[in-house]
Amino acid sequence: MGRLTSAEIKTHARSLGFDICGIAPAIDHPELHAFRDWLAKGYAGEMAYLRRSADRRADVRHVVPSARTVIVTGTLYNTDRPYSTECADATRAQIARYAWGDDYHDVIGARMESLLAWMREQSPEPFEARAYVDTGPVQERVYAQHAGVGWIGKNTCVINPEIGSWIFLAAIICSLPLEVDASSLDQCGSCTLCIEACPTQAIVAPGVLNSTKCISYQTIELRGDIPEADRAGVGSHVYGCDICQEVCPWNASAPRSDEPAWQPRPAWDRVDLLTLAQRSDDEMTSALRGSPMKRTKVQGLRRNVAVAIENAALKGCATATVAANTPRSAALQPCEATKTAT
Ligand code: B12
Ligand code: SF4
Ligand code: SF4
Repeated sequence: MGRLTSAEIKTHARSLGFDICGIAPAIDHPELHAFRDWLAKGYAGEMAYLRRSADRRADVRHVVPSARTVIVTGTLYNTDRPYSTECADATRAQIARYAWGDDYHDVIGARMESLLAWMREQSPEPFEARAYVDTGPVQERVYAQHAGVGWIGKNTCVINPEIGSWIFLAAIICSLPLEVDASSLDQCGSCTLCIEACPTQAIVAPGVLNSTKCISYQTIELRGDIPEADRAGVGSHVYGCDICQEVCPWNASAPRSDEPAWQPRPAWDRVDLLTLAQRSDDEMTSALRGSPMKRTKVQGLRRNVAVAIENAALKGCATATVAANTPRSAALQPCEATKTAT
């Protein structure tokens, strides 16, 4: 049995449902150094886990010392629903596209483990490896760019020239000296649409995001209250934000996935704020089971819904505002002035 090749790994990755697979060398890529500076500027906000794991995140060889390569996969999660920027109704709850279906940590985690198990079976030589999806101490976007999966856009997302940026990333850090791919080339050119479209000016320079200003951070990662000064900027987003990807020309005709795991769960599908606010804790808990949205728990989701309802009220779309702990007192009317058919 000959050595396991990159081509064989990529073919098997496709058969497991990955849309893209590339391989980066485990070397000291220049972009890895931007992380410490980013932390020092306070752009991680309260995401203490990023600070705690900064040493390991600096280089995958701090995680697997024998690492020679990083196998990076990309999985399309786009589904057949309009973009939030196509819906002007302030009473519609905006939930980020990646969160509509099953939890990608579970689905992709299982696929990555299966890819790794297959590699161990196929490889005549033993090797060391660790597979990660999102939560590992790996700067996934940097390795994705150098694995040819896509370039890091000005919105900081990895964009694949064929399928766009609605992709989950995952990585296997590996000691095998596999053949590596060419890095992806930056194709943003002179475009600045994402920087201009961000409602909270969170993209402070091309490729640099101040999380503390980002709606995704404020609605998912931030614990406690959303600061008063940031509430209006959250708009009708109740979980994450997709605006800087929706306006990207590379997502204008992004393909859609027919993978059942990513299809919108009825509980979150084009739901309005009042319907969400009026759900009981039991209904919420059951809808959050196996969903990536369980990260905020029911309490966090209610906090976000309350802020969004306040914002809708300020636009004249709600007849009463809702206190975070008394969502059932809401009386919200669809706002004819801003309603569109989506
Ligand atoms: C922390 C985190 C967040 C934070 C911070 C995001 C950020 N941009 O840094 C918050 C909560 C805001 C967030 C939001 C989102 N996230 Co997030 N997040 C992560 C996580 C766990 C770590 C990212 C990180 O290290 N950030 C720190 C910064 C410094 O790193 P970076 O963005 O990778 O940036 C590097 C490059 O920009 C590079 N660089 C390239 N060119 C240039 C140019 C210059 C001038 C400079 C200085 C740097 C630079 O240097 C940087 C440092 O290495 C990763 C998973 C992982 N383990 O990597 C997922 C991840 C990045 N998130 C993901 C997703 C899907 C999202 C959201 C789309 C979710 C949503 N819809 O709400 C948004 C997107 C917001 C955005 N525009 O980035 C995906 C991205 C997939 C993709 N196609 O890129 C990842 C990879 C998870 C996954 N496994 O799929 N996220
Ligand atoms: S996710 Fe939303 S708030 Fe965050 S940078 Fe993109 S557009 Fe701005
Ligand atoms: S909107 Fe334009 S600048 Fe922003 S990531 Fe897409 S191509 Fe790059």
